[in-house]
Amino acid sequence: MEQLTLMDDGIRLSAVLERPGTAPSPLVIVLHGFTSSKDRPHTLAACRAMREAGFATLRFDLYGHGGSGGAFRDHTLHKWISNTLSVLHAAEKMDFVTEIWLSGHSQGGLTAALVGGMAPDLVRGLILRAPAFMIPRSAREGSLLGFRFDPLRIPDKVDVIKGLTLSGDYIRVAQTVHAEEAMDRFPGPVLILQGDQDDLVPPAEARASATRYRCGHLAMIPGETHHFDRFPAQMEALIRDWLAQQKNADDPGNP
Ligand code: FER
Repeated sequence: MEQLTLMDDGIRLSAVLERPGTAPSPLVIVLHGFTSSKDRPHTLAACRAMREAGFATLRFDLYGHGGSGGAFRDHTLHKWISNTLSVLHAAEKMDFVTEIWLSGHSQGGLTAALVGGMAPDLVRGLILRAPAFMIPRSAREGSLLGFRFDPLRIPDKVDVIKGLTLSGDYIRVAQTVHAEEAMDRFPGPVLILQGDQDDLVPPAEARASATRYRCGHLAMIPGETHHFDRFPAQMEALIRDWLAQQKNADDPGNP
């Protein structure tokens, strides 16, 4: 396990690199969700499953979260995209890396999908856990996390939950993000994991995106909720088995 400090345009990004062994391998860059961090148990579990399939993991804290720079209230999807592109370029320079995948949970899943659409030449595939594809639409409709606002008269700040303030710029950015276009631009394999009892990200989002991606695969986990903490072993097995399959499909020794 290697602690790294990466930089994105003057912002420090706290990251952890873990490898399945010493041989060259593919690498997954792992993004956490809104108000979360790279060190939450369900993210550690997802990373472990990836390494069991032979992939190195590079998890990091995004702008305004965990041990990285920036204030929570100043974070936007643009800043998260910029962070992720910088981590992607850092990963490209790591000499053991054979190919790069992106993974993310919820708002981090949306961000991973957006960067996939920007860099389909650099990103081999995606593993999205409860990707929050509805955030842009919700921002356009004037409703985030149950907080309602006039989408045409964006306030300077919104207190979405007690003690949690988002900037008007968060909303401005989110309103102009187009998740469907990012899906259409990504030709590689995409695994979408979703709990059918998630009350933050509607399971219908996962179904629609899995259909829309050219090479989408949906793994719906019955009874599971937003943070994948009821049946973590199922989530881990789904990630491990699907990634191992992807790896074998790439092996020139296989028909
Ligand atoms: C929202 C729904 C979900 C929202 C954010 C999320 C800011 C993100 C959840 C997560 O990343 O876990 O309306 O608005």
